[in-house]
Amino acid sequence: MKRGFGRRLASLFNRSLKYEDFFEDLEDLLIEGDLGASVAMEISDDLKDYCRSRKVGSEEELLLEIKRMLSPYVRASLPKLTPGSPSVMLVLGVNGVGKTTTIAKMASYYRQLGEEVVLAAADTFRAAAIDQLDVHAKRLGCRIVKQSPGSDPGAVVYDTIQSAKTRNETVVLVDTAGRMHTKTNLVKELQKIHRIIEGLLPGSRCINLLVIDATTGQNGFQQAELFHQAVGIDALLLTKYDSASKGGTLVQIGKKLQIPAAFVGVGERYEDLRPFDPDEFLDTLLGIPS
Ligand SMILES: Nc1nc2c(ncn2[C@@H]2O[C@H](COP(=O)(O)OP(=O)(O)O)[C@@H](O)[C@H]2O)c(=O)[nH]1
Ligand SMILES: [Mg+2]
Repeated sequence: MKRGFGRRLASLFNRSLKYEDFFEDLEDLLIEGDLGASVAMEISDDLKDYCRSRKVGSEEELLLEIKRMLSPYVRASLPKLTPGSPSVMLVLGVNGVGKTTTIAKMASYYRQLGEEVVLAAADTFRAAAIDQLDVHAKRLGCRIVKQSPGSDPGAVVYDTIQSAKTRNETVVLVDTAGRMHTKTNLVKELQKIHRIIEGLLPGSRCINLLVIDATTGQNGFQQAELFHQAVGIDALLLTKYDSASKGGTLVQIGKKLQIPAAFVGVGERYEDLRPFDPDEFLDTLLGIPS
């Protein structure tokens, strides 16, 4: 998304454009903001109807009306922990979106809430990936379960959950390999991991979290569609929200796939993680002053 999308949206209201031109420009701006063509068209049409049916006083009123129209698509949902047994969260996403970093931040977040966290280095594809998680685990003073590079991710998950049960650990965060985004690999690998979890924790369901990089725009939607069809995504983790991009993709994902968001990454430090706040998110996206 271009810098200052919200500000540009606001400035659109200040220009005295012809009626039709205004809505065309609005639609273009929404597409630039990564909301996707169908959301952009819907908002533009609905806003046109809104303006026809009443006398619109101000730019603020229009922005708030857009916010009201978008809000059904933007929902927050934090993972629900299962009392008395480890809650397993699989962190999924293509390479470089921020999975490993977000796991470290989540470990820090849950420990501050008093949870006992263990990390599973199930991205066994590259030695560097295991080392990266290991560095975080040491810094955080958090237990990690790892095996040698190239080993079976399922075996790592098995070991982690088995040991977490005996140690009464409450949150299991599983790092996964980005290469799994070819659909057949992904489905096979994750079904296996799901079976392992189900075998060790009968009746529990692991929480599938998908990391979306705010800066990837339309690609983010395609990734969400692929992962959601493959395994069913429970919630999104939006990373790199500290960039110029304000994550409009989330609106599109929410509308078409009904996936809520759990956390937002706002930097590279452990404390740079926030529970997703839909109200704040929309205000920032649309440039509504708080
Ligand atoms: N600015 C910023 N950088 C991030 C954020 N999350 C991750 N990164 C960076 O993105 C890069 C890739 O992250 P990594 O966790 O290795 O991605 P993975 O391949 O999905 O595991 C690293 O340089 C991270 O520091 C974030 O919220 N903000
Ligand atoms: Mg990684």
